[in-house]
Amino acid sequence: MGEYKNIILEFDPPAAILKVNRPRALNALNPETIRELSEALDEILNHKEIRGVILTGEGEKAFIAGADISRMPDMSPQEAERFAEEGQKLTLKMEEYPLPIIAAVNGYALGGGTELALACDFIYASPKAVFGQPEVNLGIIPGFGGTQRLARVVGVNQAMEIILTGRHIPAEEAYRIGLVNKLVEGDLIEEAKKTISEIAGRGPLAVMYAKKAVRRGLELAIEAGLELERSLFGLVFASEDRIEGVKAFLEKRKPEFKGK
Ligand code: DAK
Repeated sequence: MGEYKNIILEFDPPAAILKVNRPRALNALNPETIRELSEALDEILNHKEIRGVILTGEGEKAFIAGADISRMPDMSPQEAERFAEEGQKLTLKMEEYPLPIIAAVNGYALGGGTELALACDFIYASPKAVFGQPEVNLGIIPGFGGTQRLARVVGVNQAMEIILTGRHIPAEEAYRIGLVNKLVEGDLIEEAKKTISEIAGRGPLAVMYAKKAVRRGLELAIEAGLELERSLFGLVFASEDRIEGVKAFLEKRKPEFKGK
């Protein structure tokens, strides 16, 4: 198992829980944390019993309060671009990841925090969660995909207002505009685990290809998206899981999927 300084990786099959663990800096993202998150995602794939990942923040206050501002004064424009590249690569890896990733937003999710949550497949939040893209307050713009993904999720007008004002978006508003799927009054991680367990009962290949079809399709014109759906449909139709799934339905029993 990997040695991590800035994150905690826990296995509770079928879920893996990935926690950013810098609570004194409100879990702000430095380059090391970004690297460890990426390594942990690779490590999780060696555990075949894991069917989904929950991304959250350690401590009472924050999910991720953005990029580590204390590192910014000394950064050259070239280093800033490199940092943005690493962050963007992580978000792409999350979108391409073969397992679902749920953001469990337990507090402040500002800047890079909102951006990492957006790269997850969907977001659950506690009522004390706070979202926002406050970069314009610092004289910069979002650099981990916020200008691209926020508009795709909540629509261009909502995204424009959030990015141009830099204001804090309380959990209730985030829920209302469709940024958050579910507001969880009780145990946020337990709720996310329940959803992963639900998904773990479905065909593993079907879940993987469905995520891929939705993600890749978003970037395509409708004809190309439908073509992609057709070809993935053909692939999954050739699987043993499809034979088992259909057979189990006809025999009125639960399917036993093998991921093959
Ligand atoms: N970075 C580093 N430290 C942070 C931090 C951050 N983003 N946010 C909070 N902290 C630290 C505070 O400095 C404080 O440290 P100490 O003074 O105790 O040593 C500790 O966490 C507790 O914070 P506060 O005392 O401020 O706590 P409050 O409850 O009063 O306020 C807050 C909580 C979340 C409202 C406030 O801390 C806050 O506004 N934080 C900054 C949030 C923010 O602006 N985040 C967006 C950062 S910009 C890039 C690509 C991407 C990005 C940047 C560059 N490349 C192109 C290079 C992304 C940018 C962002 O994410």
